[in-house]
Parts: sequence; structure tokens; C-alpha cells
Amino acid sequence: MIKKVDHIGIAVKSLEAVLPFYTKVLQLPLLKIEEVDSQKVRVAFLQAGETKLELLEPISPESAVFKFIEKRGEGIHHVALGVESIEERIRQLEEQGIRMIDENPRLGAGGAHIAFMHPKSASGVLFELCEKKGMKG
Ligand code: CMX
Repeated sequence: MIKKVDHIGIAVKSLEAVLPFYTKVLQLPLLKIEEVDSQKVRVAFLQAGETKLELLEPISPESAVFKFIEKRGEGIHHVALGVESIEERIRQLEEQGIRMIDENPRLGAGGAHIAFMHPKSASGVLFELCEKKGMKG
């Protein structure tokens, strides 16, 4: 069902403030920076071997990431699992009693199809299902 850990989401207050740590200290290649308006975040993707890190900066107090940082501070926000046939995966999880935040996939960064599971259904971890239909990586 799960192909790989596609990326790990990390909540940050400011991309500019933390990027030198990731690009200069850890020497991870910066793949892209983009705004995901639907999620009210600006994101930076870094290649970390076979997976990626997604730095998430809230661009509005309405963003889930803004609320997360207020409550818990900066840090690991979610784990994104790469899947195929995301609609089918969602149905399977629901059949097993898992509460989905997204009952249907929606568009995330880079045009990926994504759906979040509720952390209360996943022992306190916010998991994202992520399908890259016709996309590389
Ligand atoms: N990881 C683990 N637990 C989390 C969490 C996270 N990232 N965010 C919230 N929670 C927990 C809280 O600690 C809280 O638990 P307690 O009741 O035990 O304190 C519970 O979930 C409810 O949290 P809340 O602060 O009251 O916030 P909400 O219920 O309003 O929202 C959530 C929580 C997960 C439903 C919401 O953040 C959400 O819908 N997330 C999915 C979308 C998202 O995160 N988008 C940003 C990234 C987008 C991208 O990658 O492009």
C-alpha cells in the first residue's frame, strides 16, 4: 500500500531564517519554493537522499501550520506517505475505522493529490497520503 516516505513536513516560522541551516550546514539541495494557497503556506522542498523535507511557513493565521506553531512551536509537523490509487487507499482506511481529515483527495504542493489522516486515528502522528499522478519524484 505504501511505496515510500515521500517527504517529512517541518513547521517553521520563516523559510529565510532556517534555509541556511538546511542548505549550508546539512548541504541539502533546495528543489523549489512555492506557495500553496489552499493550505495558506509557503513551502520549500529539499532533497534528503531518497526522500524530501518540506519546510512549511504559514502565510496566514488561518493556516493549520500557524496554529501548530502557536501550540507546539517549530518542529516536525507531518509524515507524507507516497501511494498509488489514493482514492482506493482512502476508502480502505475508512473501512478500517480511520478518521480522514480529507475524505477526498485535494491538490497539494506541486499538484500532488493529497489527503490527511486525523492524528487522533494514528497514535498522535499527522500522516498525509500523497500521490503524484504523472509526475516525477
Ligand atoms: N501532528 C500531531 N498532532 C497534531 C497535529 C500535528 N501536526 N496538529 C494538531 N494535532 C493534535 C493537537 O495536538 C490536538 O490534540 P489534543 O486535543 O490532544 O491537544 C488535536 O490534534 C487537535 O488539534 P488542534 O490544535 O485543536 O487543531 P485542529 O483540530 O483545529 O486541527 C488538524 C488539527 C490536524 C485537524 C489540522 O491541523 C488539519 O486539518 N491538518 C491537515 C492540513 C494541514 O496540516 N495542512 C498544512 C500542510 C499542508 C501541506 O503540506 O501542503
